[in-house]
Amino acid sequence: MKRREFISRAGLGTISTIIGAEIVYGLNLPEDYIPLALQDPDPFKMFNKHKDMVVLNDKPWNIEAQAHLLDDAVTPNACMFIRNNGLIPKDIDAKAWTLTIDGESVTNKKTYSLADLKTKFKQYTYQLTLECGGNGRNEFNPPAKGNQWSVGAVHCANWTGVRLKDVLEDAGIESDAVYIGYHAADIHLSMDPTKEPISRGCPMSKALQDETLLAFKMNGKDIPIAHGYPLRLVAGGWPASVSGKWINRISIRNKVHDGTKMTGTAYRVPCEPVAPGEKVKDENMCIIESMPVKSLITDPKTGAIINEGNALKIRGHAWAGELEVTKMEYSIDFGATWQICKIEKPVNRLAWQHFKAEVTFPKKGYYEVWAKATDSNGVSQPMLLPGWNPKGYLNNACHRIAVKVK
Ligand SMILES: Nc1nc2c(c(=O)[nH]1)N[C@H]1C(S)=C(S)[C@@H](COP(=O)(O)O)O[C@H]1N2
Ligand SMILES: [Mo]
Repeated sequence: MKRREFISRAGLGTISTIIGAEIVYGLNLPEDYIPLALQDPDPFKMFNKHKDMVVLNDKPWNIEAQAHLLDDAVTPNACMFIRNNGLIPKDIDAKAWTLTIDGESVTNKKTYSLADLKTKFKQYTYQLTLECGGNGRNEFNPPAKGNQWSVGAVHCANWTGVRLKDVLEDAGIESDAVYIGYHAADIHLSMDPTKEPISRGCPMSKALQDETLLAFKMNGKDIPIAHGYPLRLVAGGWPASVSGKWINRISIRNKVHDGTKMTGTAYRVPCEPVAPGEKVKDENMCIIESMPVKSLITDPKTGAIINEGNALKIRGHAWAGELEVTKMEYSIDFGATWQICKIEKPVNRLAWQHFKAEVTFPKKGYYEVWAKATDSNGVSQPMLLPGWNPKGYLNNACHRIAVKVK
């Protein structure tokens, strides 16, 4: 039976019975809309995600976390956001999977099976922070098109694999190499096999860093399908779009990679600040590289209530792209004064850092706790929105939670 017919024939009562609860605003359901709980397959089950994850889009799947879901030191699979530009590849056969290294600047074009990669090269594990360039987009005004991420498009998992540099060097890098570009097995939304949903990359300097991995494990197990099984590029600290999933080819380029979503305005911001709403020519948009300093209070949730005289324990994580976070502060007076939080060192470069503090309040009432990180260059998060940009990238404003003292 077609889905449309299903809704009209079944009627609200029947749907409620199937879901096992009254659809409170059922009369507002658009005619063609299938409640998520009835969509087959259920994304929470299909992707093994926590029930508090938020689905922003189902074609393609885009699912984000909430601040409290990111409380763990290492983000568990169930709480990792998913950002897809196309359709997840089907019927992946890891035994037949290959990775080809090619491009204008490769010495010898080479193809590796997964077994080759795992046996020929030394394996490394790093905790790496991956944040979508569009995280925080929902606050920009005028609004930017695209998934309206709030704070949850970031994760820091354990990634295991081989160093990209070891594989690139095995194939041979010519002296005119400037960039790498990835190619992957996902399918363009139009189903046109000649189109790629995304094909991004990074300069050689980033590709050759020790922590840039060709990963086949996430948090100690095979990478889940939605996160790039069986092979993914992981380039921590840069917009997560550089970390290509389902990778089957990497090109060593003699120019800046010009694949899908490398050109035009994608993953670019104005090279010079612009006024909100201003049109910016493509040639004045610059590629995002290292992500800006940012932090998140992961406990308690916003809306916390405590009794007068009690201290409120807060904790969370901070990260700063290629840099380290050197100072972490909080404010309870809307940014007029700041107090120091304890901040740990990262377990390795490009991993997020954990902070905590005990906050005391002078009297009963409504407060907000604002958290602000500063990087090793002395650059701090803006208290509120940073510079507007046409695509709504790089919102690293201070995270804020509401607190009532009663
Ligand atoms: N092949 C492929 N790789 C991809 C994408 C994609 O759509 N296809 N999305 C990119 C973007 S924009 C982000 S933010 C991250 C998201 O990684 P995650 O879904 O594992 O959280 O994957 C990146 N790698
Ligand atoms: Mo992204």
